[in-house]
Amino acid sequence: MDKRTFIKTSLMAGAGTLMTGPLLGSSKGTSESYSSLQEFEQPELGYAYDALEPYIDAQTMELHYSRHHAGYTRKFNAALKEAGISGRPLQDLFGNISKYSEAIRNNGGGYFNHNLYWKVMSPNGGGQPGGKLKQRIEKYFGSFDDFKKKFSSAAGTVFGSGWAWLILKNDQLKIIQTPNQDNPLMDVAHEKGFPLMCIDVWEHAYYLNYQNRRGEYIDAFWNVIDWNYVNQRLEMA
Ligand code: MN3
Repeated sequence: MDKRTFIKTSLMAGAGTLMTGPLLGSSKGTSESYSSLQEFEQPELGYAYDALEPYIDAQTMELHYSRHHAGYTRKFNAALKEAGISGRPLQDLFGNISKYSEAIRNNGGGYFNHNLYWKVMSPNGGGQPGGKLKQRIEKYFGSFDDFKKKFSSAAGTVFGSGWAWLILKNDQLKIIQTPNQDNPLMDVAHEKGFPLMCIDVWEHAYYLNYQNRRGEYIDAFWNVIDWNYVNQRLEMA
């Protein structure tokens, strides 16, 4: 482990590729980029556990980040090591995920999906998007309200545990769902594309505060969405 380096997963910094963006884990800029000893590192949350209250409570955030997401990160690295494929870029792993183990698929998805979920939320979030994203939303969904209804409906109707996503596919905006920890970068996704935003609808994301009322959690989520960040992802896609 002497040359062990960590992949920096700073979500905006670093060089990403056109299809995937920087979120997928860039190196620290050393010549050891993607060396076989690299591990994926859980990014910092960027705000306090209670920063999204009252919409998302501090206890949920703490457990979600420090237990669930940390667990996916640890198990993902362990599964990669077990398979002897540490150091491979996320975009390559996801693009060929059907060839890898369930542990890599589930924990790799859990690692990446939460990285994006934390970034899509902000204590300064809410309101409506501007710029290019506003134009695209109006083009593909008619209005922001229509988009909001459609995205909320997608999130509300994920059966069991999973995610809802806004993606860019062939230069068009689309709303999709994925089961478990799958994501739209995976070759197993029924619709693939570049993820712009996502909502976690696993019960661990809301049950402490909202119990079975997933719809209330989804309504609350709109108050914390960081539209500047979502717009930045559209620009980088
Ligand atoms: Mn989760």
